[in-house]
Amino acid sequence: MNKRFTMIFSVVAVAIMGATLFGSTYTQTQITGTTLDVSNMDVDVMQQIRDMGGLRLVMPQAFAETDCAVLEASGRNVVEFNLTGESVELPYLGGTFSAMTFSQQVPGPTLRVTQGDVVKMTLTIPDDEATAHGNDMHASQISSTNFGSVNPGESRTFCYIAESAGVFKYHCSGVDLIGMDQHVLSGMYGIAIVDPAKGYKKLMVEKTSGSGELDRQFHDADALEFQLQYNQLYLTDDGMYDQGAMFKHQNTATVVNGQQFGYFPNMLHNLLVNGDTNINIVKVIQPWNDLDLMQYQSQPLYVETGQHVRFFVENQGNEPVFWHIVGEIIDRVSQGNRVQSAATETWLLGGSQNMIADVVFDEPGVYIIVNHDYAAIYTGAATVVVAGDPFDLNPRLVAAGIIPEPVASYAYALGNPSDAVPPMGMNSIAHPAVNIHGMYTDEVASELKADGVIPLWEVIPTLPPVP
Ligand SMILES: [Cu+2]
Repeated sequence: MNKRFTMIFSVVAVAIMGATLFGSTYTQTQITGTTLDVSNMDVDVMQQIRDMGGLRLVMPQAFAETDCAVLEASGRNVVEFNLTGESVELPYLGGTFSAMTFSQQVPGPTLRVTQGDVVKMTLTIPDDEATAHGNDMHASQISSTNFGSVNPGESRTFCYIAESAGVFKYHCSGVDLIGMDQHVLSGMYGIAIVDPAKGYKKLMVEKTSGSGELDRQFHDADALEFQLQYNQLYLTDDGMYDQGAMFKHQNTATVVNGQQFGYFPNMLHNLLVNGDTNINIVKVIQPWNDLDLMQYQSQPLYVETGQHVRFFVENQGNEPVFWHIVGEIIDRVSQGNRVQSAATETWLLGGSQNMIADVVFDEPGVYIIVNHDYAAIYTGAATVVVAGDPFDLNPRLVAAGIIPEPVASYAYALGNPSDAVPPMGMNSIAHPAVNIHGMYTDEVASELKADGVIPLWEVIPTLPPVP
């Protein structure tokens, strides 16, 4: 087969496969791929896939079976990870939307294990849930088609060894892969953090001394850790999933850990810094700026200057993430426990791609983590990090009796938002305090409160006024 013929054959093969998958009439215009608009086609793609028996029919079956009994008896550490699949209403900046969740929160609970552990995941679907759900854990090397979907009123468990270190997405796999886009983009996603068996590496940050020579600064592997997960919402006006908008990549909102602009200064910060709840620290939109919003109020991330900070980042969405910190250089980027870059300005994450970003904020100040795609920034992908005491609040906080002595970051006075704080690992520095924040149902927020996580919206009104 000569080269030219091979190319023509490939184009035709792709066109035929496309026409078969989407069930469309095969026409000359579709060969070019320029006029194919799935969202405007008069066939129901999902119905056709459903009629074929779901995508599992066309996927290979050569995947390893898992045997929990064998793995549990293997002597390895076994970590149980229990999830529910539940549809709930949750807020976004325009109303509420029909969310699908793991365990009534978006993102779902974060699993944290050590490389080599056995994960025993159980998915339970309540009786009154409207649809079946599945689970595909990218930390495993087992197809979600083996796990299949779990019907309402049922439970299913599978086990695997977390062989590779890194950050890994998990997500609903729909009903045998049907509707997977709807379930994931409506909220059914989360991450597993698999810590390296021998822990994280020391962080080296290159600086220069006054006379210009290199001055390498080393930071211990232990770090203050955050998780940030990026996604989009594609919604109709009444808050339902809009598949046509998804096919066109026209999202309604960009969310970080489930919220648009979830990590911004709120009423308390405005009061502390400006003496007025209505004056914003950052002169941009502050939609979640009200204590009445309870767990949905915006809440910045607090770190100390000179502190080793580690971000676990996952792109759960359908659009690229150009991860950038306004005012900082990313000191190190790792994927799968391998360093990918150091001293970089921006790191690109495609869909279902992750990184571990190590950063040391040298100077007190306000830094903004963005997806450096302007459409993403303006629709929600902006996260405020406050390092040190840039507003010189320590004397006022001490005078008001909110803290007994000056603190290295406002985390000691206000805590960090619970949804941005992953479970502790072997190289984690404990957060001084954690407050209830996130795309949680009220039921989940109540459970966090019972566990001792701070409900800021209740505590703030009881604090003595800041002079
Ligand atoms: Cu689902």
